[in-house]
Amino acid sequence: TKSPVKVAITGAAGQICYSLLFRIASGELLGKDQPVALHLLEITPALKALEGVVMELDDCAFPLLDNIVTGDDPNKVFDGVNMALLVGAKPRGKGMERGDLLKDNGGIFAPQGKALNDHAADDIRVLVTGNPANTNALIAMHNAPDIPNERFNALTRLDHNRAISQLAAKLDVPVTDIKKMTIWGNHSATQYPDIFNCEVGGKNAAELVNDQAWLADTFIPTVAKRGAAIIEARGLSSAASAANATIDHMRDWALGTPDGDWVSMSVPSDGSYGVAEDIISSFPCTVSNGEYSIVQGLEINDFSRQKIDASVAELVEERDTVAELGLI
Ligand code: NAX
Repeated sequence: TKSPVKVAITGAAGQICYSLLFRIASGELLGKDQPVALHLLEITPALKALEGVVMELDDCAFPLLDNIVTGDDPNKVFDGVNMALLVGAKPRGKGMERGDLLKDNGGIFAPQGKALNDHAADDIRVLVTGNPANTNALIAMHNAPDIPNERFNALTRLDHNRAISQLAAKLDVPVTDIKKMTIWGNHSATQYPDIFNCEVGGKNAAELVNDQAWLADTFIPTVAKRGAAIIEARGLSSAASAANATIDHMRDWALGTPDGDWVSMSVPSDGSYGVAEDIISSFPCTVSNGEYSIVQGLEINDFSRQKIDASVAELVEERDTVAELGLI
């Protein structure tokens, strides 16, 4: 039998994790033959609630769940972990400036990056879901100088999945017909879901849609503001769908993407498509043998160029702010 993969998860008593942990423990991340150990990090006041979640995990008697570690000290909880899903973050309070938000999150992601640097296993891969995800991932990466940069990703897979679902509904086709969707840029309202390089049943999606007004005024804002629409309807932010996307991203990163398709991953920019370096931005990526590559050679039209540049400019601004704060 295989030895367990140790998966660290932060924010473990929160909403997203109430869905995420159970799916990972049931084998949906790494497969039905791969035992997992859960290393769950929370802040001290939430440890009691986390105990309750652990009781429920126990009560599922998951055959693949080897062991559970809990605590509020990342230096202990991250010991020997092979994967880290950084979900817990400081939410934006009412009237809070973006600089304050970045500063508070720096207080979380800088020490967590350092703890991963010092204690995680050599094959560690880190995925940041907690917002502002791209810049939180950049902070963690800069605080982990011994871990290769490309092991730090941020989540734009939920946006990717939302874009597929909206396009499938518009064209009245099954989601499985849609390939090569791309989210570019930041996981924020400036993100750019690109259907010019997307295929539907082998045909170009933008040509099939053939409706620039729908693209600009309906599709892009619906995808970009979907999080707010969920809050409006549910009274709470997306949780099960965010957990689902977190699993999709990490599973594809570990096990590979299917032939003839790609996924959207926020990865450290290497300058591809003119995206500024030293930011973590969303790109079309394929994965094989556990390593992602940014899909090269796609055509970027003027409309796409403008949208990508705007989102990248926002990421550069966030990077400059956290640099001024001394977080990176
Ligand atoms: P919750 O507030 O339900 O849970 C967050 C948990 O994190 C809390 O239990 C809190 O105690 C814990 N936490 C805070 N600081 C911590 C620290 N330093 N170490 C460990 N745990 C810590 O939020 P939830 O709905 O689960 O969302 C979590 C994060 O995901 C938020 O930042 C949210 O904005 C972000 N999201 C990101 C999405 C994405 O696509 N990238 C979509 C969904 C979601 O909005």
